[in-house]
Amino acid sequence: MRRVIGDGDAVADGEVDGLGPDELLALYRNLVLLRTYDERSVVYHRQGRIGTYAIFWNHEAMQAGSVFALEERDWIFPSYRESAVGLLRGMPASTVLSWWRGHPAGWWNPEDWGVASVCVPIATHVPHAVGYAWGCRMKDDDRVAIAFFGDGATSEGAFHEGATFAGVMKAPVILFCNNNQWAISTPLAAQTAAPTLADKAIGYGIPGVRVDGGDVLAVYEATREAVARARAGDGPTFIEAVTYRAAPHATADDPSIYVDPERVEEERENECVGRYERYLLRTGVLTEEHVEATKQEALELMRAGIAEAEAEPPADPALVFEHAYADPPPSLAEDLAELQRILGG
Ligand SMILES: Cc1ncc(C[n+]2csc(CCOP(=O)(O)OP(=O)(O)O)c2C)c(N)n1
Ligand SMILES: [Mg+2]
Repeated sequence: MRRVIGDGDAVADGEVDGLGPDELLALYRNLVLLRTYDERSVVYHRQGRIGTYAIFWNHEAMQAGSVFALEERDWIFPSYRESAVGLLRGMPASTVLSWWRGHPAGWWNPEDWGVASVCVPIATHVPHAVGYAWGCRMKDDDRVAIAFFGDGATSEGAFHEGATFAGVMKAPVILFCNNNQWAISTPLAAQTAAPTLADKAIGYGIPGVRVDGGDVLAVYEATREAVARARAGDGPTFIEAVTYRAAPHATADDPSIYVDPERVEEERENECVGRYERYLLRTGVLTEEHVEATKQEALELMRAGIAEAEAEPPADPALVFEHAYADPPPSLAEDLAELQRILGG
């Protein structure tokens, strides 16, 4: 398993070629942005300001590290666990918050950000990412695509289809698996008999890499290599980023009935943003003042984001049906009128 960040004690710190202080601090800012988005979103959910929310606490290093290895023109295919990944491309926080509010202001054009729609059905975006990447290759466009999915997704047919296709067609795609060791309440041991998820890559003829998912620099480095391979025409890479889900699956989940609380506590103490922060403080790249300023900036962004999302006028309920039917059923007008009556509109 690849690691770069040490523990400040027995395990020595490494470094990544080509990353100077400016890049290291930009990466830190991205981590803090995602962490702040996530923590504020749990609060907004509890306040009834956004709907059910998929928490990504302790997944930030996988998202920030891998996206940092991409060019702006490369495309990202997120699952619900990476809902806020667009922030790393400059997407407004209000857009992502609107998505979680079920408001059309949260529908973005993937072309604008190189970020596909958030995919909730498990693994169904893997073939989309592979198809997109293969299409780019056919057009001699050197873009690559990355698909994010979980350990549970590797048991899905869509993952198998996408990975098979990627291997055979040498699609310039990175299959990025966040192995947080849980698929809601299903533990990894019940998910697969394979010793590691990276082992699955062999069957598709794809290189499989294992990396510490809590080590943002190791994730960055592994993804940078995968991007270089893809761009050079050498095809896909499967990255298994090993981590641990240190929060509920989503705000509607109660993990206390299936998870070991001591293990969660241990993981929370070793969470990925703190690990990188301590690394940067040890190596003298970051100061305590910079830590505070970065966190304040992210909090401000979130305050403005939720205010903007809440200022959106209510959505027209008719939108729910607008693209649902080629031939609307005769009862549609009546049904819509009833919905509007229920909603008080
Ligand atoms: C096709 C499909 N089947 C079932 C579900 C219900 N479901 C939502 S999340 C989830 C677990 C997925 O686990 P994993 O792939 O490990 O991703 P994680 O949530 O851990 O990031 C399931 C089964 C779904 N969304 N889509
Ligand atoms: Mg999982």
